Amino acid sequence: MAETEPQSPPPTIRREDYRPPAFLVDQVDLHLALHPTATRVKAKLALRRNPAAAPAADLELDGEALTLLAARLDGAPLGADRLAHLPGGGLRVADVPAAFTLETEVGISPEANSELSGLYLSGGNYFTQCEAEGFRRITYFPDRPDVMARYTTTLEADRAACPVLLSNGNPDGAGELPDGRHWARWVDPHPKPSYLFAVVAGDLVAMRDRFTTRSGRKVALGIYVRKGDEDACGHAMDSLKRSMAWDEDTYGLEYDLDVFNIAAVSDFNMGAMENKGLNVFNTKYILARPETATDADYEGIETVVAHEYFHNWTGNRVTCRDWFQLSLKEGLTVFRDQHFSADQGSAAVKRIGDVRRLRAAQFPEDAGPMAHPVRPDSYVEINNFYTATVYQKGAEVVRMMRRLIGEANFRKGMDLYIARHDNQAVTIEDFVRAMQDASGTDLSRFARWYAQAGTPALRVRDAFDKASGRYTLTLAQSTPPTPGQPEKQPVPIPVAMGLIGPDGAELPGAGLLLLEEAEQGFTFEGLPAKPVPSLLRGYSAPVKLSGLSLEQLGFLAAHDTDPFVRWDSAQQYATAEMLRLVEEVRSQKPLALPEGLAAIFGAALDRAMEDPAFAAEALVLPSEDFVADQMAVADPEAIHAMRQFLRGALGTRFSPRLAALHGALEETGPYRIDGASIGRRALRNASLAYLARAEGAAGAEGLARAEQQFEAGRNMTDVLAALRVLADSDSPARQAALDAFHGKWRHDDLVLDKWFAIQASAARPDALEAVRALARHPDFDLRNPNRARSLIGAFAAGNPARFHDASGDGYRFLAEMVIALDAVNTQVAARLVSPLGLWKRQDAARGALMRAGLERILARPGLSKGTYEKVSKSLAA
Ligand code: B3K
Ligand code: ZN
Repeated sequence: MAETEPQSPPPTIRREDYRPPAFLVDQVDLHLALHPTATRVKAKLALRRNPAAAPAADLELDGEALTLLAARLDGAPLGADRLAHLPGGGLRVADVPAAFTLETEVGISPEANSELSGLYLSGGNYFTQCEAEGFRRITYFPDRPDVMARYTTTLEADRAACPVLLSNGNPDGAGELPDGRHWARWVDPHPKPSYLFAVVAGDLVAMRDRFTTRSGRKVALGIYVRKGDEDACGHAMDSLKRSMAWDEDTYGLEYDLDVFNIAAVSDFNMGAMENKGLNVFNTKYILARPETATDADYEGIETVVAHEYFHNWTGNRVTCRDWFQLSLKEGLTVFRDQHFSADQGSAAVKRIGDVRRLRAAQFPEDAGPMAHPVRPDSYVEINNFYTATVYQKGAEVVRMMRRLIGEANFRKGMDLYIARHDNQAVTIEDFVRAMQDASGTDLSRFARWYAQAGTPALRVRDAFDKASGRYTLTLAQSTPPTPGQPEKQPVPIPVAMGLIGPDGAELPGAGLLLLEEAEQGFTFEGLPAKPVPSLLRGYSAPVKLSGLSLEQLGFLAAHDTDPFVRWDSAQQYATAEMLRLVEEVRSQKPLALPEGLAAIFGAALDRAMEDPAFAAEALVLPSEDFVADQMAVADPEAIHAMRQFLRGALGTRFSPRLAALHGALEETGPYRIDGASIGRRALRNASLAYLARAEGAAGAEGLARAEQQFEAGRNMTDVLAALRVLADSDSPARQAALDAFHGKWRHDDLVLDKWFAIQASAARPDALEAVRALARHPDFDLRNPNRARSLIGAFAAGNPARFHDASGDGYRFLAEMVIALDAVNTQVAARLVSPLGLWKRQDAARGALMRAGLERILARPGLSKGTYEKVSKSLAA
C-alpha cells in the first residue's frame, strides 16, 4: 500500500507547530455495517468551533483509504461545491457554522487492509487498530488525541459469521435484523481520543470472570479468543485481576466501566492496545499453556496485560495533547508495569532484566541515526517513534523523578496529576509540574532529560587521604552529540551509592548523590581505610558508568550488598575482559580463559542455589551486540569467536558443577510459574547451555542431556532451551529435533514462530542459507507480523555474526525483505529496517555494504513515508 511518492519527500511534523484544533467534537455516533469487502460506516458528529483556537471557516477532517458515499450538514445533503478531497485522503467542508451536526457515510474494505491499521480482517474476524492514526481509515474525523469525544457505537453483521460484536464502553442493547443479521450497541460514557476507539467482531469465545472494585463496582471481565484457545487464557485473566487490585492498592485507581474486555488476534502490528474497555492483544501476550509457552512468555503476558490495564488512567483518562507527548503515557505506564512486576516476585531480578533490555535496545538507538529525545521535536511518521527511547528511557526518567522526590511525594504527585487533568489531553510539562507542586522540589533542570537525546557517560575517580580518613569521589558527566543536537547540557543524575570497606563490610555514607554539574566532588570523612564505591545502586540513572578498575569491579561483584551492582560489576568486569580477548582474536593470539573471570563465574556457581534466578542472570555473558557497542569499530566475527571461546572454556572448566546443577534442578512435580520455579529452570538451562559447549566428554554429555530434555518434553521452557542448544550445535540430533518440533507444532502459530526464530538466530555458518530457505517455507507468511519478525527480525537483530557476514549477503537479504514488506505492511517494514541503520558501528567495508542496502530500499518507487523516514535518516547520519 504505497502511501507517498518518494520523489517528493514527505513533510516533517514539528512540535513547535502545535495549534489547538479548530473544531471540537462532543459526541460521535457510529454505525458500522460489517462486510469483508464493503463495510459501511455512518458517522454522526456533533461539532463546534473551539473557543481556544484561531477561527476557521472550513472544517478539515482526516481520512485515508475511504470512499465517501454521502454527507449531510444539519440534515441537509452537502453538494460537491461544499466538499473538497484533500491530498492524502482527508475531506474539507467549506463554510460551516459555529456548531453543527455532520453526518458522513463511507465504504471501506477490511479484507484489502494488509496494513493492519484501521478495520481489518484476521482469520475471518474483524479487529481494529487506531493508534496512532488508524481511526481516519474508518471514518472522516479530526484524528488527533486532543479531540476527546463521547462515543456510541452500533455494530451490525451477519449473525452466523459474527456472533460476537464488541466495542468500547458498556453494552447498551442488541437485537435481530432481517437476512440473518444482528446488531449490538455500545456506549462509552468517558470522553476519549479517537485512537482509543475499537471494534472486535467475529466468531470468538470468551473466558469470563468478575472483579469487584474496592468501592463495590462489579466488573464483568472477558477474554475473547478463537474456539479451542479458551483453555489458554487463565494466566492472562489472573494477571488482569492482580493488575486491577495493584492499581487500587498502589495508586488508589479503580476501574471505571461495568465491563473490561480483551480480544486476542494473531495478526497484529505490536504487542497490544489499550482501547477503552476493549483491549486488543497479540495472541502472543494472551495465550499460554505450559506445553506451548515459555517462562518468558508467561512473564511477557503478565507485563503486557498489566501495562494495557494501567493505561486506563495513564493514557486514557488523562491522555496526550499531541503525539510528541507520547512518553507522557508510555514512559509512565512502562514505569508502572515494571513496578507491578517487581512487586510480584524478585525486584532485583526484574530490575536486571529491565536494564539488560534498556542496554540492548535503547542505548544503540540513542547512539544511532534515529536518536531522539524522550519527547521528540519532530517526526515524519509517528509510528516510527514508538521506540525504546519513548518507552524504556521514558520509564527511567519517571523512575529517577520518583527517587529524587521520594515515594510518598511521587504518590501525591500522581494524585495531583490525575485530579488536575482527568478527561484532558495534556503535556509532559503538566506531568512534571504536578510532581513539582506535590513535592516542592524544583524539577525544571531535571526536565532536560525529556529534551536531550543521547546516553550520558558518567565517569568516576576517587582519592583517599589516609591521614585524615577523607575519601573523595569525583563524578563527571558528558552526553555525546546526536543528530540535530550537537551541544549537550549536564542533566541531574541521581546516584544511589554506598561504600564498601576492604573487608567487604558496608561502611557508613550510603545515600543518594545528585550530580547536577558537569563535574562535582563528594567527600566522606572519617573512614578507616580506602573504600570501594558502589555506584548506581538499583541502576538509579540510565547512564554509562566508567572509571572503576577491574580490581574494584571484581570486589563489588563479590561483596556488594546491592544485587544490581553485584550483577552489573560482574558484567562490566566480563565486558572489559571480553574486549581484551577480541583484540587477541584479531591478532590471532591463542586465547586463554581469564582467571579473574573464571573466579567470578565460579563464585556465582557456589552461591547459585541461594538465589537461582539471580545466579542465572549472573552466569550470562554480555551479548555480542553489547560488546560491539563498547568498541570504536565493531568486529562481529572476532566478537563471536571470542564469546564462543569463553562459553566453551567456562563450560569445560566448570563442567562437573554445571552437570550437577543441571541434575539437581530437574523438576519432578507439576509445572509452576512462580518466580522461584522460573529461576530454577533458568539456572538449569543456563547450566545446560554451558555444558553443551564444553570440550570432549563433558560437551558430549551436555548434548546428550539436551537431547533427553528435548524428548522428555516437560514444558516449553525446557524443550526450547534444549532445542536452542541443539540448533546451535553440530550434533547429529540437530535436524531430527527441528523436524520433530515442526511436526508436532505446525498447527500452533505461536510455537511455530519459535521454530523460525531459533533457526534464524543460530549462529552456524549456514544460517543465512537456512533463513533464505525458511523465507520460502510454506509456513512462512510475510503478511503475519509475528511470523515476519520471527524470521527477519530474529536474524537481523539477533544473529550479529551472520547478519554481518563480510559478503554483505545478510544486508541484501534484509533489504529485499523490507522492500517486499513495505508493499504489504509499512509499519512492520519500517520497524525491521533498523539494523541496517547502525552502519557506523561497523568497519568501512561493511558500512558501505549496509549503506548500499539502504540505498536500494530508498530507490524503490512508492516507498512508504515510514520506511522512507528511517532509511533516509540512516543514510544522512
Ligand atoms: N499504545 C500501544 C502502541 C500503539 C503503537 C502504534 N504504532 C500499545 C502500548 O504501548 O500500550
Ligand atoms: Zn503503552
